[in-house]
Amino acid sequence: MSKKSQNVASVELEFKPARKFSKKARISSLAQYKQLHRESIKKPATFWAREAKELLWQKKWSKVLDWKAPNAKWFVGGKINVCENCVDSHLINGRANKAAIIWEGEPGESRTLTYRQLHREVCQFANVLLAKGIKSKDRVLIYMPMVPEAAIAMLACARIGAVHSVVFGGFSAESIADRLEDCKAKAVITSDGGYRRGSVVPLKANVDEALKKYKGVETVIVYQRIGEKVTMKNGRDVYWHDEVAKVSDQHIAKGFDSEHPLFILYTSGSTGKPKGILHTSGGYLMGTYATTKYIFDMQDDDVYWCTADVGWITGHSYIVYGPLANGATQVMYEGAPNFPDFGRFWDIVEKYKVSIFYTAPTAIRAFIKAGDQFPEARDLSSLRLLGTVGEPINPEAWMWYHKKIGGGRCPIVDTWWQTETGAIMISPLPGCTPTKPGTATLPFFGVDAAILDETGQECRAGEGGKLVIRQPWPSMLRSIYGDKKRYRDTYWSDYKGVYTAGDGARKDKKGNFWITGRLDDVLNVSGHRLGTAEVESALVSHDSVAEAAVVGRPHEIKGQGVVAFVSLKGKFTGSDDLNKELRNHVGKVIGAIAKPDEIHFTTALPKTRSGKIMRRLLKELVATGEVTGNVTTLEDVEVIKSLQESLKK
Ligand code: 7RM
Repeated sequence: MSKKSQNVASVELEFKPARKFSKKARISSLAQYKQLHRESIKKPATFWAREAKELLWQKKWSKVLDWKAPNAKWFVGGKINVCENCVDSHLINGRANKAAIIWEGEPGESRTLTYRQLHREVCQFANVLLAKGIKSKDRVLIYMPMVPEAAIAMLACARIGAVHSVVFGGFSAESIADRLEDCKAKAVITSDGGYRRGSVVPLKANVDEALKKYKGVETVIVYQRIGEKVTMKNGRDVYWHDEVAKVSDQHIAKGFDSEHPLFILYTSGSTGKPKGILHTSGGYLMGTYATTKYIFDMQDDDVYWCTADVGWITGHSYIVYGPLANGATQVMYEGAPNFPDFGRFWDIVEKYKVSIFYTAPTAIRAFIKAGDQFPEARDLSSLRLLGTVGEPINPEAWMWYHKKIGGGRCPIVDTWWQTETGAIMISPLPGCTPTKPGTATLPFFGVDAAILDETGQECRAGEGGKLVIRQPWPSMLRSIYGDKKRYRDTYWSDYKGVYTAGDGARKDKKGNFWITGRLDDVLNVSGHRLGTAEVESALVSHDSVAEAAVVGRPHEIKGQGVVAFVSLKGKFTGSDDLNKELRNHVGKVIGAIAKPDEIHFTTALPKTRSGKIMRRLLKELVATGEVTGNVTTLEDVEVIKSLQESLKK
């Protein structure tokens, strides 16, 4: 990921979509993109009214947008059922017997659900939720492995107007408890376990642990994936298969207000407490539908595969809502990319003839490291389009993906977006946008992206600044759940009426956006967002820790690694055992992805005279081993020397 290669790549390499691809694509020339983009910015109501006609509305909206910054209402007065759009709509448009989900379990079993079968399962499960007393706007926490039932559970919530909050299966019991507490969930949908790299993740056991802390849950529905014995609490816990057997498989979807809450998804910010990002119905569906249609150029004969987990926004938008609203056929895979070895993804591509493949740069880097023999031994000729998401992609990884996976023939869409944006914001359109390794290229329709300096002026070409969006867009977050003030302060207070993404970026002369990474204290570890403050607060919750400071450092595969500096309470001394114990402790408090790669014990942390930890110095120190910047505000300059020593060890 060297700077040098990035520069070389940016001047020399430009890839234009092949004529064969463009001819069939929805948007096939840059002129067409520019004209539509201009319209979408100048006359958003005209643009989105036309797009929204492709969705199924139970009652048409009366006004496209009502905007009083920072509050947006999209498709005002409209009534819609998001689940009906994703499932029922395909029963009357000829897709009833089309495969919706082709699932592969990690141990190797396979299962296909047509849209008709998906409909049946979703209706049945919606009836289970209703029978359990779940009502419109009740919060339901979902903690599931990657099985079709995870999507079914989400869709069933949407169908009855309940608000789901999916928690990634890699998060800990304490993380579940915090989220339950924050959204006051009434029910939990989980599983006895899931397979990951050959072992069983004890999902139900984690839920049990969380429910010792949070007492508000009335119902726990357990899907049997493994067949392991789990503890079932009488009167609270029931099995999925027992409950569906008791109810009808018929359910009529009723329309909800376009602004009805659809889901809450927690994501890391710059404080210790994750934010519950709130998305609503009509606008979110519009955004995920339109981006899937144009950016993945989804066609009826495509086999699409997004390798994300449903626990992340990518899984919500590009496994569940976007593809299903488009009536796509998709592959869903339960397990790890390297199980039993690094050929697994390519086996799946070959087996199901995947044509559109969407993954993360961190996975690509891991594949590069594993060796070319894995993709080379498989037939990947079904692929026609590749995508990436989650972090900036380094040009080396981009080129490898292009050559070794795409066979040099597939456009790559590098898609920039966030949990908050709900849908892709900056990305090539595969049939028309020239791509270069390292840039997410141009804003999507309706996205008024810009790069501003501190004074609010637009930066010149090549100049770095803050990435912002100057107009509301349909799939934008509506709030941080239960905290309008934090919503306003975090996203809308840098510049008046303008959304600040928290990323740094620059634009080249052609208008391509080059995203450089987060400007706040948020790390991106293997494409997953992690707040330094979250890890710090997990560390100091351990008995031995007096103080902790956490920074990121460039990591070959993960993008960023987590480095922690820890000072201990008087009676404790640093040791390999304590190091291990602290790593496990963070795993227990947050989840395995947050475990620091390195923990350095230190007698003191670098602080300003007013007592603020100077993370800037620590960042520089871990990256270069030196501190060059201004240290005059440092309270004790000697601290730097001792930190340098500890880093050498
Ligand atoms: C979809 C997702 C959001 C943060 C975002 C960026 C980084 C995501 C790209 C990217 C450069 C990309 N949601 N990011 N995609 N940076 N190029 N194509 O990842 O909420 O979990 O993370 O991820 O920093 O702010 S997220």
